[in-house]
Amino acid sequence: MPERFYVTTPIYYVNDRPHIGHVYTTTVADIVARYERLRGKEVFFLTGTDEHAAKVVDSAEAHDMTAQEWADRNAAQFQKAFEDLGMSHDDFIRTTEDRHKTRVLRYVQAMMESGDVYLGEYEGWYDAGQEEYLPENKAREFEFKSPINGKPLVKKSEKNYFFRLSGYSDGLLAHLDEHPDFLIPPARKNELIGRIEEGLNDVPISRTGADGWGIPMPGDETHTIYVWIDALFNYLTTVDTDDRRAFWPCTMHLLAKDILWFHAAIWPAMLMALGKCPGYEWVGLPGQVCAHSFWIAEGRKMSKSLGNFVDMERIQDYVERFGVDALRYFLAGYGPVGASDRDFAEARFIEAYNKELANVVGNGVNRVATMVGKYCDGTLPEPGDPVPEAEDLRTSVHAAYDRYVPAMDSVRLDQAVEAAVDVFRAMDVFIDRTQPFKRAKDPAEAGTVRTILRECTEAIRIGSTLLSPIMPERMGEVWRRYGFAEPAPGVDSMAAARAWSQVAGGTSVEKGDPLFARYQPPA
Ligand code: ME8
Repeated sequence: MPERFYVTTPIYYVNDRPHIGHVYTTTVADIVARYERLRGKEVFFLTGTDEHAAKVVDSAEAHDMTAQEWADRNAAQFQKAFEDLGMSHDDFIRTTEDRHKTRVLRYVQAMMESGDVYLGEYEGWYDAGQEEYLPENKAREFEFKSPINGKPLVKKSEKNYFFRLSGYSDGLLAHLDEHPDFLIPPARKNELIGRIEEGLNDVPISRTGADGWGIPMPGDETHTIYVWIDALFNYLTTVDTDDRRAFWPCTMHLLAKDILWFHAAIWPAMLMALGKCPGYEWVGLPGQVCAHSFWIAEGRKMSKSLGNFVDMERIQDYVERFGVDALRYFLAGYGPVGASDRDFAEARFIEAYNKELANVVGNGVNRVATMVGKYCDGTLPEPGDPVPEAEDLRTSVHAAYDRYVPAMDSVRLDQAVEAAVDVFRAMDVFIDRTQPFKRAKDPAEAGTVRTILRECTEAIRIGSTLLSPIMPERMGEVWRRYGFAEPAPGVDSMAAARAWSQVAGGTSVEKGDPLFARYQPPA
């Protein structure tokens, strides 16, 4: 039985259109999914949309549509965006689907029966302008005035259903202690632990007056399940079927730092609570929560008021100029996968594209194919006389491979990309040192030229395999041009790729157009 790997993205709000942030997390998940498939695992990759937020009703009204029509329209935009970008998700969940709603009801019902969800009274400082409660410490910090409009906050109470989060602080702390890799990057862990240690309050999980938008509380139509509780359950509802249940527990939740608390504290606590209910003993905790940082745009925070979101039109423009794979390369290699934010700036994109993709990767692939064409009639030769520099090439390529794998395993995509490109850099050094184009002029060197080209082809095979989860289309083209075998499903092709001397002589190599044509900005 192949090992299973279940990876998720957040489900995105449908009150707005997709932008680079959504594309980013989904691309990271897609890269992880493709990498794990290459490792021979059975992968389930889930993305989707979160549709029951109150702001969907507001946006819909502003556009003279029903909430469902508005949700349908925007969910379709997310689906189209991810399809256009070639994402390989296995399912797309929408929280307005029956398959989701019926299961959420069952989970909440079970937790009501076990006592982890109860009807209580919520008292807090209400900001009427924002329609939200502020916790005591926040209210005090802002001198009991609205942080948004400065009007006095009102002490108010309402009846709500609560989730007994307070009962799970010890469980959460123990889990974090026993699973040091539960939250990555590690830099975020202390903050999480500190917040749990401060003490956890029960959280309200229902609201009233939602105008029928949302999932009603079981047995109490006057309350609607709070959108976050509904949304988090998507990870479970989608696989809670006979043929998918084996994918639980989820291997990896990907998201950004903005929603880390929900995923690394509230969600695991909810799962601990559900797992205690009869019939749900199989519901364990996810393996890992990976919380990346934020993209900013051209040096400034992206915001509605600045109107500077890198939206789908801008993304499409990059795709037209550079190709989807180059966009994926930039997102992976230069994105905020670690603990600090990153700038989506055109100048950074062009520099990475020209310096790494055009000059190193593309140039290397084209250069070797050209030499095979010129010196070996376009057919991969059998190895010839020994070339001592080959030992250094192999050592460098294997060192890069050995840095790539742990980087991918811990979602350090920037380091993985760097390592993969190092394979092509090592090949450049090898070609410069061995000078096959000079040797080719001397018939006595025909044997070493053959060896040099064979060694380069091995490096291209390994380098393109490492880059293939990041740039599946372009690396597929490399495999086609060089006649490399496509990785087979269910086999750890990544591990198998490391061994040297795998390409067979006698296959024809096609030169083709530049793999990544150099980009010249219009004058
Ligand atoms: O929070 N840089 O949905 P959302 C990088 N529905 N990633 C970004 C980003 C940026 N500037 N902006 C957004 C929600 N993201 C809830 C989630 S899950 C059960 C419910 C990405 O549409 C990032 O993944 O606001 C972030 O966590 C997510 O979009 C928030 O998407």
